[in-house]
Amino acid sequence: VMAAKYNVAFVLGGPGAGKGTQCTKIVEKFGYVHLSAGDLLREERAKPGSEFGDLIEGHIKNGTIVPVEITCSLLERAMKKSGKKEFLIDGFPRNQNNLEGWNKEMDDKVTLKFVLFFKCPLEVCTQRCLDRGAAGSGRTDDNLESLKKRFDTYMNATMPIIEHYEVQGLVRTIDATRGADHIFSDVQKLFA
Ligand code: UP5
Ligand code: MG
Repeated sequence: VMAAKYNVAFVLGGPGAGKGTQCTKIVEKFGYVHLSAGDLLREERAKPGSEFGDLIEGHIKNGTIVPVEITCSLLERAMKKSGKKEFLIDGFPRNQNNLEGWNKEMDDKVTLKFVLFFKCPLEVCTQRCLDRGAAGSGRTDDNLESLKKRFDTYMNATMPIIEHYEVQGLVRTIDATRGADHIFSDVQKLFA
């Protein structure tokens, strides 16, 4: 007998668009499991003796994207470990390599419900991340140099993935420039 499929919503948007903030609110109200691909990669990087630590740090600082084999296996492992079936996958898939690797490994195990897209311009995204860096986030990519690269990657590699899902009618676009509570009042309608 086939095990029940996982239900997934992807959460995409530029650096600092508020993906993590909104996912926390969704979890509080609707009980999904929030998996941030970036958080999983930072956790893996921090493991003593991690085989991929240097590679991950290089990509994060440069705003480039870690090969899908690493990210997808971290996601799948976390999904299994949770024992749950409903997931918000935050910050993934970010490029064609991510999309293809995910589909190859996960397509028959997952029902993709929709793609939540937090639309936010460069200036707003950049300022939020710089503020977070100044407040002591400790993130090695919350500086102007990394942020330029993160936004470039978002425009060149991630927007085409959002467009790919848009064609399939799966994208739910939210104006992410407003306050977090205003944004959430739109977001919760999608989950109700
Ligand atoms: N904030 C949030 N909402 C706000 C609002 N409405 N108004 C005002 N301020 C708001 O928020 C960012 C900051 O803004 C916080 O200080 C928050 O309080 C404030 P957050 O909710 O953290 O936004 P988020 O979109 O999650 O921003 P994040 O910085 O996490 O986005 P990124 O997409 O850049 O980071 P991520 O961790 O996903 O990826 C980092 C790197 O990991 C990537 O650049 C890449 O190198 C690597 N990566 C991969 O290689 N593969 C992957 O699959 C994923 C990541
Ligand atoms: Mg985040």
